[in-house]
Amino acid sequence: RYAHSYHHSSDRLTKPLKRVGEEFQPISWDEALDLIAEKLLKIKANYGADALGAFSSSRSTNEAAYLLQKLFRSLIQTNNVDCCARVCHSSTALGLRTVTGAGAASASYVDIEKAKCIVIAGANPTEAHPVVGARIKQAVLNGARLVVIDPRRIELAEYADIHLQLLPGTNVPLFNALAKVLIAEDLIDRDYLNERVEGFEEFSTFVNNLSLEEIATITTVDTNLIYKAARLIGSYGKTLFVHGLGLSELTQGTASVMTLCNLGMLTGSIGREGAGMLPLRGQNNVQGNADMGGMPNLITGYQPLNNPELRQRLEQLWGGVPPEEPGLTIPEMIDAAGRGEIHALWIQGEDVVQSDPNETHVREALSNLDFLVVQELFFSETCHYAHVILPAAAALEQEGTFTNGERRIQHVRPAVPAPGAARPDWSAICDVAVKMGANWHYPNPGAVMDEIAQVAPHFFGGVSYNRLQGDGLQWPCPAADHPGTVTVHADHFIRGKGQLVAIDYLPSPEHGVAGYPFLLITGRILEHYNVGTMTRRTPNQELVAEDVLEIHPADANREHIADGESVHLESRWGSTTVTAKHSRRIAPSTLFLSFHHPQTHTNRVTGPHLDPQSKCPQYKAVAVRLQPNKS
Ligand SMILES: Nc1nc2c(c(=O)[nH]1)N[C@H]1C(S)=C(S)[C@@H](COP(=O)(O)OP(=O)(O)OC[C@H]3O[C@@H](n4cnc5c(=O)[nH]c(N)nc54)[C@H](O)[C@@H]3O)O[C@H]1N2
Ligand SMILES: Nc1nc2c(c(=O)[nH]1)N[C@H]1C(S)=C(S)[C@@H](COP(=O)(O)OP(=O)(O)OC[C@H]3O[C@@H](n4cnc5c(=O)[nH]c(N)nc54)[C@H](O)[C@@H]3O)O[C@H]1N2
Ligand SMILES: [Mo]
Repeated sequence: RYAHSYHHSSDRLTKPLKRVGEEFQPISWDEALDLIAEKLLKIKANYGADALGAFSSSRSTNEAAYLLQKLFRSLIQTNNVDCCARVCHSSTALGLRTVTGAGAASASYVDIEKAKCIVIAGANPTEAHPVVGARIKQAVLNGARLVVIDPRRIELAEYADIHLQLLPGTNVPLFNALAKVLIAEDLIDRDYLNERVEGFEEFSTFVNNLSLEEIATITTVDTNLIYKAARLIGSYGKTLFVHGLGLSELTQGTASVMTLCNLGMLTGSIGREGAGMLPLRGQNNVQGNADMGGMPNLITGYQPLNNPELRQRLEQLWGGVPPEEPGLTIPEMIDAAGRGEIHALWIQGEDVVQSDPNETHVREALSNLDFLVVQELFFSETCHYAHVILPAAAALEQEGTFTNGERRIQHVRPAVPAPGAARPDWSAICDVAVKMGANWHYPNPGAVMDEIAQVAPHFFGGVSYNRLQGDGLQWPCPAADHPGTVTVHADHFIRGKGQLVAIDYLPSPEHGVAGYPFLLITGRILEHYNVGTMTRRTPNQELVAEDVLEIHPADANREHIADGESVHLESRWGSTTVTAKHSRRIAPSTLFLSFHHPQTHTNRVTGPHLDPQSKCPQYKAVAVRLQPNKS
């Protein structure tokens, strides 16, 4: 159930490895660290700092994420640092920051029990966040009302008052339609809007001019259901908006998040108890990784690179200050590697070959690198392209902190020893920095946190290990006597006023593609975790041994695809072969496939389209065709 047993799997990486021809040979830590320091410096000298880049791991600790971006920013002097939040909730962080001033949840998990009305949009909590999912179920059994907005009939749809089963990629028009009804029927919080929000006049003119009938056609959601949902939400006012990747991972990802925030503001929900925005974040430390500055345009605590006070602080604390221009995002670094502009990458705990979109392109780009360092628990698909592989200690084997989706920084301690010579990511980074000539000295990860508090005092100034015992602390926590923050924007929006935004629907390049009649949704299932390096090494693999393509029985019958039959699935970007499973969880003309096994090659099929604002890939709607696999 908890899938912990990966940690003593016999094929953990236990020694540093070095590529020699096509083979990997064990080397000592000292040799590995020397080699990395030498190569990084040489590539910088030959091609400039921006020929290097780093991906920090959202599976690793805050301290590891902080130090990796510090190494690249202060020693190498490039802002080419990013984390897997890019391919996950980058749209959430950007959308929330733009309209509220803070790129994280405004609410906390305790708000689930306090909420009278809950909207779940593009999240499948009973599978991807089972504890939160169970709490939502209990809240509904205790009388909370529930609206589910998802193209699939997820488990919580069975508990919902209303399920809006929209076409993938059409959140924006649906949320605009709900806003239109809320305003037209005066189901809005006028005092809240007057006091705390700007842009109302322009926004209401915009939605007023929208046609609900047109939106019903675009979204495939009946106008009656739109009215019903808006009236239910409006009758409660304060609402808890829970969202997931069904908003973020689309070309209109940031737009989806901001138009959902419109509903949060119209109903006076953001900054109130039992209400507000509660995005369910991804990996154990994806919130923390972005908080720590694992982003090319922002330093620790979401501080802009050109902030003069910050630069002064960094001068003192770091010695070197990075350039003011933002670096490249993960998809941009992959492209740049493909073009030969990025020569070296350091990839910490991210299996980009399996998890990034457009697998064939990723493989080509990585094979073009002069030098690739991978820090991993296992020999992942990405390791095949490495020049040096560093064996990492896992979450259960090290001290550090993780930050969860309600901004709660939590302290972890080693429960079991790391296997062989595997070491925590943070300490290996320190040693490389020292070999590169830095005078870094951190006796323990707590000392790293003390520095984080100094770099970003507005959010973390009051955070230190001795205060994290027990339940940890929710940021913002600016001072040693500050209790941490349960509800953000309680008195006023961090940005000053909340911003309503008028954004129109833009069909994605995957909508209405001739010859590709299905829209494929990719996502996750309960039994496996992302690339599955960990869960596939536990008894969970006996529960679910492969990824399957869910198809509505009506489509399956028309295409002559039997339950359990092998099918050939093809997009304009690539193809793969998978087992089909008839399922009424999915609507006709849409399909669902998970990406937990490398042999599924789900991401051969996903394409190059990114949200232009957040650069998040569109994993959630891909035009595909399929046929029974005759081979
Ligand atoms: N068991 C398990 N748990 C996990 C993970 C895992 O792999 N396995 N991964 C973790 C990670 S990294 C993350 S980011 C989270 C993700 O957690 P979720 O965001 O809950 O995960 P997904 O299954 O990717 O997508 C959520 C839902 O979005 C819906 N959707 C697709 N397109 C649209 C659309 O256009 N509009 C709307 N409204 N909905 C749409 C899908 O049908 C799906 O039900 O889970 C984390 N937890
Ligand atoms: N088609 C499709 N693709 C997707 C998605 C989708 O919905 N559809 N979702 C995207 C999302 S939301 C995400 S977050 C990504 C996730 O993609 P990844 O980040 O690639 O996947 P993970 O399985 O979370 O873990 C990455 C690696 O970290 C290693 N690891 C675990 N703990 C540690 C540690 O402490 N230190 C180090 N160094 N390594 C460690 C694991 O062995 C694993 O190989 O996938 C994305 N890809
Ligand atoms: Mo994620």
